[in-house]
Amino acid sequence: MSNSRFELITHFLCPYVQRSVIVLSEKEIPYQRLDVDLNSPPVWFKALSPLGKVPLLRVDEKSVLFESAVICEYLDEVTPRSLHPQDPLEKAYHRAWIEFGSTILDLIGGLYNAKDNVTFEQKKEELRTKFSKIEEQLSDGPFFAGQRFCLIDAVYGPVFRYFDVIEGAADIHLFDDLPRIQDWRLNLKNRDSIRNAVTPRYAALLVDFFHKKGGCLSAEIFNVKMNGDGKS
Ligand SMILES: N[C@@H](CCC(=O)N[C@@H](CS)C(=O)NCC(=O)O)C(=O)O
Repeated sequence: MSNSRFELITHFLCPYVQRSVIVLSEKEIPYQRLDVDLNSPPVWFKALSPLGKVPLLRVDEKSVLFESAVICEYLDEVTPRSLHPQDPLEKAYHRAWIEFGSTILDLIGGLYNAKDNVTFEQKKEELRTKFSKIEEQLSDGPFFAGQRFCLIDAVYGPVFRYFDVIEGAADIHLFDDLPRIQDWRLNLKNRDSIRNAVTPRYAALLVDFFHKKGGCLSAEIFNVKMNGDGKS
């Protein structure tokens, strides 16, 4: 086990932060967490974060790592029992589908930012297509590659968490014909590391975040009819 001191700079809704939190939890690594307000980032954060983004991992109060994939892999490497497969090809395959998970997060951003119905429907369709591609990659479960929880599972837990909130608030169902994803999603939802990676107020905070975006998703959640050009 690493003897380093870890501090994770976070935001309470960020799915990339959640990946790092899940890995820290899975590997039982002690750390301190510091939330920043991304709407009004403190000066020290701007100085510390080359891309102005969370998560950041401060190691021993000197080195600062950015980019969640790098942070997760580093944490995995400095602790025993890797969350990646050993076989190089399998590991590369997991990394590829982790990248795919990041493109899904971009699309989710597109969904909650969509201001007109055409874009909104298009984002839903693109998400459906992405999820059907993952359905074809899934094992019999309970996790992406079978019995063992891997780093890739830490990436998709936060993806599905968005839909726990969206499905609970709006009439959007993207997984109806995707039985493997449904099982995987449920197994991830019930995993302690994933459940505990966000505050209990996450759902309410996320709905509020959607609301402030003022797009079609927010309109659907708050039952406001919008016309084609996005004006209510
Ligand atoms: N590729 C980055 C993405 C991180 C990211 O987009 N973080 C968002 C919050 S979820 C952020 O810090 N946004 C602030 C900004 O762009 O100003 C990673 O994997 O760490």
